[in-house]
Amino acid sequence: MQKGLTNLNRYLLEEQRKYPHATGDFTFIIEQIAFASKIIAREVNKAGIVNILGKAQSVNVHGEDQQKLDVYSNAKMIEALDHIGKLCAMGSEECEDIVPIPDKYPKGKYVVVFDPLDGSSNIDVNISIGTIFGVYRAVTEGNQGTVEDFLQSGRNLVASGYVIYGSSTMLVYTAGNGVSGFTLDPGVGEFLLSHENIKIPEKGKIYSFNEANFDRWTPEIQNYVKSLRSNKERQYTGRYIGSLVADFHRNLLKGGVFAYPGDTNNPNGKLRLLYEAAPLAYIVEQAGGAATDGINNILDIKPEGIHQRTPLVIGSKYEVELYRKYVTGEV
Ligand code: FBP
Repeated sequence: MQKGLTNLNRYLLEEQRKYPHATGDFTFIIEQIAFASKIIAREVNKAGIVNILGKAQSVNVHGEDQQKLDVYSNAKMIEALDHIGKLCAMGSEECEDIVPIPDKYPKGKYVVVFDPLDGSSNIDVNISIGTIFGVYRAVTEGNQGTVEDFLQSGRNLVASGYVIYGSSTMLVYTAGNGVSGFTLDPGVGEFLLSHENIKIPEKGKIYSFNEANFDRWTPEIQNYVKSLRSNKERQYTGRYIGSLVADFHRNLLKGGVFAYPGDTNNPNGKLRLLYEAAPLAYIVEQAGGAATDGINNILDIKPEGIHQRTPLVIGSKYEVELYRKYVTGEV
């Protein structure tokens, strides 16, 4: 496709034409997520000058202080998706329970999960943040939109993606046919195809760990990090922004490994399986990389609860596989 002149809608339409039975529902869902992200991008870009920075005087289901932009982004995602008649429910990292479709709107066969604004603790310091999303087909009879429709492993993802609000705003997604990236042209207000068929390098030179947690990691994980640090053949460098979407995006394009392991304080780590780990794992696998919790492939983990946390190690296949070997004692 002609880069720079192919907008997201055209790309989605041409992808849809590859499926003779496609109804267009899926295409519409991605278009609405893109629409919500444009509105979020506008607020993020001017966050410093309008009274949207700082705390929202409210806490989310995880007991974490909510940022004003969190609440705003969550509302924009819900508003963009609740009335389109393609979903039977939504799941948000910011909402305790699943988000039902109001009775006044028709329901559909899909559910969408999202982290409306990941890395929000970085908003006030102008560091790149992002929105992460995943699309599943409902599994309950008659698309009831119950918790059961969300307790699916990442293997069932129909599509997933993220939007990074950085020096430019980019939407990166997969629907099982590789990974493509679209950069928002603010002048036109359109996401234009800028990165077609993204492939992550098999081996990287970047590791992204919050090493302040080092002493709370198992000896196996500590030895893995030491092995990267002391590797003479491949000079690794440490890069950790502390904003998952930003760290993941850099490593996706340049190669490398991001990890948020479990530790003595948080045995299951910090990141959420449904809203963060599984959607990014689907993208990295489609780009030729890998994602693990140290034992299992992230995409094979079936959640027991909608806010389940998981250790996450994701990125270039070589470094992720090496992590798994250290944790399982194979090296
Ligand atoms: P949320 O902002 O969605 O809670 O995301 C969690 C997060 O900020 C990730 O973006 C990031 O990778 C991680 O937490 C950073 O955690 P820490 O500050 O403990 O290193």
